[in-house]
Amino acid sequence: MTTRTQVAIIGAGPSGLLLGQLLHKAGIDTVILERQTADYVRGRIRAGILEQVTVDLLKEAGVGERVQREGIVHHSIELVFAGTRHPIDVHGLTGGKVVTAYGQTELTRDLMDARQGLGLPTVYEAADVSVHDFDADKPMVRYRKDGVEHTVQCDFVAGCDGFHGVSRATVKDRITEFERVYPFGWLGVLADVPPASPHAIVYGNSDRGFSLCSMRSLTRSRYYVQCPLDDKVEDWSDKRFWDELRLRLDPGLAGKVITGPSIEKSIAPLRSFVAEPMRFGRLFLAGDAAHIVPPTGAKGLNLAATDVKYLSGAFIEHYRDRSAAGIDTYSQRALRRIWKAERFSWWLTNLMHRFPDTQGFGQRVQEAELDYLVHSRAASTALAENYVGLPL
Ligand code: RFL
Ligand code: PHB
Repeated sequence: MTTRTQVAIIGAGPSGLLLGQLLHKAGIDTVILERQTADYVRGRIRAGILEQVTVDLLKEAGVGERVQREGIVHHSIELVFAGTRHPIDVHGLTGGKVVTAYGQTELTRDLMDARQGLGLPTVYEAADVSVHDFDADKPMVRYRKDGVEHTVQCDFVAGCDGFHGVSRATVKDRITEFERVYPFGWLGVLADVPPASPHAIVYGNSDRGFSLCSMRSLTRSRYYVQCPLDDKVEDWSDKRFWDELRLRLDPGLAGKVITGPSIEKSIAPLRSFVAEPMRFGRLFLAGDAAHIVPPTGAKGLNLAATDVKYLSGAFIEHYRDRSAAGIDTYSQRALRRIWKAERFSWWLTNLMHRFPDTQGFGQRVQEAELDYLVHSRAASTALAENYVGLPL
């Protein structure tokens, strides 16, 4: 079967769904092709902290109502090291900017519900998606669904299919890759217990390794601890996790950790990765398809949202103003912002984790930097302005 659309979007993660929504608002047709089932996409638990730019974009897309109502606005973060907590007044240091705790799961649900409510086409369980003729004027995307071959003819293809997707793989020989892999992972636990620190996200550096206290609501907490890459989830009983988390925090905060059964537990490897460029004729990459950051600093989802802001703007300019300016500068503009977030996430990862090969000297430099960071207004400001998100 052959169908036609203006923009074929591969992937129904946050990037693909948000792009579809913004383009719909501008009167541009899309079809989304997703490899997984809708339930699988809805169930994925990942990021939790939104920059103001991301919240604004959700509002612009017409799906900002619930995040505004239920999202938890944070004015500060805290760093724990050497057994002491140090608040960083992100709001004060950035002239009033904040971040919002709102789970990626909720954001995805809002976008999926909106798309479904509008009756816009999304094909779940689209198998063997492949992209063709994107160097010419009439690209197409092929896929199989229930054993039947389909072709989508389109003007543009948006590769929003994440790190393991087909879009970047299609142009592998035209890409320069930049990568750093870290020698540890994050073990994450989600539990229906009130957060130990409801007013601030807490990043901890201890001699037992990194820890993070975050939340999804005032009754649902998200915690992480640094762990060896070869650890298995089965190695970590709930008790072992809670004990380890407490040992990595200062005694005051450790005493406030309320424990309960985990409702999700997973280990994620940490990686920095950028693919350049992000445009190949009429094929564009956005979000995790083009770049990965380690989660320290919570930039992954926010970067995906800003790629989509640039890309939707470029398509709208093409159709409305008959201008190629946005399309021609998409890759360059997006990468400029991406590299700043890559730098920040890499820096915060280095600052907050124990590295197996860090010798005494490296350790002392890390301690000195943390001390400088919390006692220098200039250094705290640099952290705060990156944390809330650099200007577009
Ligand atoms: P996604 O969310 O990976 O969505 C891509 C979608 O494309 C589909 N897909 C295909 N569809 C059709 N054909 C194919 N061949 C396809 N291949 C893949 C996938 O099924 C999926 O539905 O990418 P997107 O939309 O760019 O969104 C990016 C964010 O999801 C990502 O940046 C963050 O979740 C990263 N991330 C985290 N970021 C944070 O800021 N804080 C975190 O705590 C955090 N934890 C995480 C994370 C990413 C993880 N991944 C990717 C494994 C934890 C994990 C485990
Ligand atoms: C989360 O809530 O999942 C979270 C918060 C901050 C991060 C990473 C993840 O830096």
